[in-house]
Amino acid sequence: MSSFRTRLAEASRCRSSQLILACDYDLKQYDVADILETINAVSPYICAVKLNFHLLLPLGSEELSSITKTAHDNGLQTVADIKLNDIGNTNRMTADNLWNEGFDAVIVNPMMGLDGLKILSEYAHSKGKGVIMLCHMSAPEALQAYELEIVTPAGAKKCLYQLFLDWALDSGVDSIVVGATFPDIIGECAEYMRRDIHQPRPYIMSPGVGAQGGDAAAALSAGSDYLIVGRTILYADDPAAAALQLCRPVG
Ligand code: NUP
Repeated sequence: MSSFRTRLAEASRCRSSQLILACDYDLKQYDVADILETINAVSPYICAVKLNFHLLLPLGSEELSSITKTAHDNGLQTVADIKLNDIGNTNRMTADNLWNEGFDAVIVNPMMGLDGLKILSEYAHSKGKGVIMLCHMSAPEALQAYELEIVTPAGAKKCLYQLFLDWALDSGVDSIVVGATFPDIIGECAEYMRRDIHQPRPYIMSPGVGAQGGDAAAALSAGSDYLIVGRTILYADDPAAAALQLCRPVG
């Protein structure tokens, strides 16, 4: 089976789109039929669909499987955004549930530690699945945690996100998340990875475009490989037109 990275890159190439739809509707106002309709409508302009906790928690396996199937029928990859962060056994059982529901990749929290990331990545890859790791989040308050200065066991001073970037390279995760609201940090991470010997280097995925104030073209030119966008598309008068505009922000 091909890898998540390969399938994502292929979906992106076919549509000339680096856009991942965060299909995170508020289920108080929308239902699964709305989610499926939006995926069908915007699928020519996106390469993947991401679902967050506020859908994954209330929806059952059958409904989630119908969403991942609709995405796959449209040639799209699927990501479960649960920021997984637990002991190895729990991580593995959780990942198995997600794979059974048809998800291609899971977003994880690096606080599980380098070895936890390695074990989960190896497991995911053995099933043709992917792991996406938070490196620096998009919200302004992320600074308080991700930019904390730390001292590594080797005595080097770094910010926490810089340590996480090293862990991403060492653990073999497929992608890191760096918020579009911090284009300088995207640029720093992209440059650091360009100089690193690990191949293939993880992709950079950037949420925070539009509703959170980030700019699509700025994130891409700083080095993001994929943009994760939700409300700006979901709540536009014409979601497909909004996705089209965002998937070609430079041209
Ligand atoms: O750092 C992050 N920022 C972020 O917004 C990591 C995330 N996973 N997200 C998610 O991306 C967020 O929870 C939401 O599902 C999506 C962005 O949605 P929007 O702000 O474009 O509506």
